[in-house]
Amino acid sequence: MTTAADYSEKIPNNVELHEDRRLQRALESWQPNFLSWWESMGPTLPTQDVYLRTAVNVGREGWAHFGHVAMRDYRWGIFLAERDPDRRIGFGQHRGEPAWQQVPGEYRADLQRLIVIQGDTEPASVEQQRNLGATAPSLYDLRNLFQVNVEEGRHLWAMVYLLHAHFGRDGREEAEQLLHRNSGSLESPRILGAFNEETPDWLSFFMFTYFTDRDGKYQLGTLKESAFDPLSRTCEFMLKEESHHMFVGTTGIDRIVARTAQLMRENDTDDVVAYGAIPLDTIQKYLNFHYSVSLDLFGSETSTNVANYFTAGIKGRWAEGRRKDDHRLTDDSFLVDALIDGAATQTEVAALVGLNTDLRREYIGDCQNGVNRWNRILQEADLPQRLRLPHIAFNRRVGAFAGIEATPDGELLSAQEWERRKGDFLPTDVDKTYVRSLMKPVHERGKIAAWIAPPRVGINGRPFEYEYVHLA
Ligand code: BYC
Repeated sequence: MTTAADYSEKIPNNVELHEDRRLQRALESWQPNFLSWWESMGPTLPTQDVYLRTAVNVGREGWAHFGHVAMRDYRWGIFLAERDPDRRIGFGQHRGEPAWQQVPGEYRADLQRLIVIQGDTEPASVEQQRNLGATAPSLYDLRNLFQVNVEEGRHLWAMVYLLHAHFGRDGREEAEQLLHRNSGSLESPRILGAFNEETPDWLSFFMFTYFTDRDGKYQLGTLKESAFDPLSRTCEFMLKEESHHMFVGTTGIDRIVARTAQLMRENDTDDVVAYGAIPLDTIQKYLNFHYSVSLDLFGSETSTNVANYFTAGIKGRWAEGRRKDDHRLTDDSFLVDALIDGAATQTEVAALVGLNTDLRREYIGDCQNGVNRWNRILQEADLPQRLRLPHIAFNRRVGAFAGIEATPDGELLSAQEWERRKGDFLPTDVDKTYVRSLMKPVHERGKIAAWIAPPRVGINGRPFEYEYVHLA
């Protein structure tokens, strides 16, 4: 096993693909389908080339190469983190046994399902973001969008490799389906709710990369613990790429909040619409939406699926190795969020069935860090307003709170009250139209739209004024 990527191959890889001709041929026949999906469902803005990073090595140091490349020539490939030959299973009933290099028959269906769900989200996000290039606030942001897009394409490759290499004909069929389902399609939508929502503007894009990509971080983190070693290794490397996606979200919202705060201060008003910026209460509504649909991505508060995944060893917990318990959890209990007698409260359940809640809590703690960061920007501008995460029961469509409505403070509302007041909490058509009206392309070098502050630093040591993208 080497860590360097072999770029002389048709499909760049570090898995010695040439040693398995059948697998190589199967993937090479999927490759043109991927490329035609990219051409028809990927970014719509025509470009000559983009300053992109490409993975060249999975090691700690210097894994990426930066350079201008035509996006259709991006070398999507298969990169797994280095193998630890002594790796042992860290949790569940097989704890302590050697990690699996092949899929055990009894867990085949469950593993395939998880890999398909993970794989489905990757091209979905590219589809959701395909039109954003036309309204990028700067060349720097445009480049970041495309970087995120090509890497989501690579993450699809990561899951397709596993399907082809380990799941036979079923796996190959699922790999085809990953290109046939489409975000928002009525006939064949993407599997998970959030991936059928629109990403029509850059505020949504930054919220998506902050909140929804962060679900990706946490789900990949649990799959990285998997006893199925190829899945673990691919997720480990995906997480490296993923951190840039969340950086895009975090700093994107930083910069929007900073610009709004600056205009609020300078003009002594909350109403920054006159200055072409996004009011804080609109930012809060977008935050409410993206956070709540992302909470749904963790599944129900209690789930026998997740208990089975954990016991089998196929999906662990976040930071499993750092947990101070027996890593089997058969005798443990856990408090999950619940709706009891019409009130949002908590109830004790067997720890194993509560693992979706456990992961969602880790995620919520991480989301709060961003909110704190944005609030520091407001504080430094001497503004009293603050952003916040809405209540767990707010706007949920999956799990214990799916059947009720609640305010961002957690006050339960009747369906009628919700209809009357939801425009106070979630973006209204007026809010969306306003945000969209700001989305005018700024494609000149060194320039930036009025609703967002420039970044502090550029990409890979380049200045903000760098020509990150050459348009066609
Ligand atoms: N929408 O038992 P439950 C990323 C289904 S994002 C629609 O509570 P479970 C990325 C569920 O499938 C990370 N349906 O669920 C981010 C089940 O269906 P069945 C993606 C949903 O299995 C940005 C039923 O409801 N990776 O990487 O415990 C850009 C009962 O649910 C939803 C993963 O998600 C929903 N939101 O947990 C690019 C990891 N939620 O069995 C990429 C793999 C649940 O009744 N997936 N359902 O037909 C999993 O681990 C689990 O499938 C889930 C659900 C956590 C999603």
